[in-house]
Amino acid sequence: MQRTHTIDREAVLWMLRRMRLIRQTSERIAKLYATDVMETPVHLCIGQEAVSVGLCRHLTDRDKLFLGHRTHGPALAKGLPLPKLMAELYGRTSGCSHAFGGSMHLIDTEHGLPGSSAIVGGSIALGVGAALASSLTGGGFLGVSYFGDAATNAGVFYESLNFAALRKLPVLFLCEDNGWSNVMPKSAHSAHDITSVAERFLPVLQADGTDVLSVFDRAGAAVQHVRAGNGPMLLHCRTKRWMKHQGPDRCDLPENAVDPARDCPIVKLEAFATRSGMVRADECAAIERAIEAEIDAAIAFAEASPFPTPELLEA
Ligand SMILES: Cc1ncc(C[n+]2csc(CCOP(=O)(O)OP(=O)(O)O)c2C)c(N)n1
Repeated sequence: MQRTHTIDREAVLWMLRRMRLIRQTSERIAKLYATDVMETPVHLCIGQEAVSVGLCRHLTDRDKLFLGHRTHGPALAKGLPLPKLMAELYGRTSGCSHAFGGSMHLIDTEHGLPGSSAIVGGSIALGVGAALASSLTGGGFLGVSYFGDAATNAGVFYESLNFAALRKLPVLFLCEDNGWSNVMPKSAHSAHDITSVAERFLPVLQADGTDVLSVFDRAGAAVQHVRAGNGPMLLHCRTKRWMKHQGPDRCDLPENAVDPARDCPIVKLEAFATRSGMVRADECAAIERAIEAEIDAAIAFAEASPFPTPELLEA
């Protein structure tokens, strides 16, 4: 791949840490889920970490990222503190949405997470709205609409592309295309090709969503384009869903076989990092251990926090 964005040790370590944080947190959630400590549905993104991490490396806390139902990974990539995520999943008042949101409604305005929508396609117009606000007020921040392939079937996708292109808004559309809508393959839910349709309205870039270096590079170019005032862009990242649509179990659809060596963004980045001499193997192992300790601490924080009371609804 021809790279346009240079990558250094600090960026590699940042992306490795965030991808491991998302992976290990998701695996721990999957393990704990059966014990009923979390009273919320969960949509895990194991295997898809490269998309949100490669993107968020280029975003600032002021940029506003709007998510759908598969929120944990992109929210952690954007900077949501892990204890606040864990406490939200445990339904405790110290959670990022004070226990009133659950997994699909994470809020952290400090890190540019104003809200998310469980309605498929619901995040798309929100990013456009934020970009309109940025444009009208001279705010200088980006709106980022983050959605899956099935969301591109919704009418709001076309309205949003149209309005954003017409008004040259500073919005980046990020399609995390895992090829599935629950148990339906893309060929059964969509008659269009996402890239060709979007290209009628705005420029589109493609990245390999199983390779964080590919996403990092293409997202860097897209963010640069939008920040420079050239109008909206869409970044289309094909990736692989390793899990069932919802819940703690691995995907068992025969047409969606996963090869953990070929498809794993963490294996790929660690191989690149050690081969290039940027990061040593023992440093990779140390990151993994440190994150396990972080997860233990986040769970302890959640468990020690109170449940909400009815009075809080009136506050
Ligand atoms: C308008 C609407 N229709 C249907 C649903 C039920 N639903 C929830 S997630 C989902 C699949 C979404 O697939 P995609 O947007 O590609 O995201 P992915 O789950 O693959 O990350 C569906 C159909 C919904 N939440 N909203």
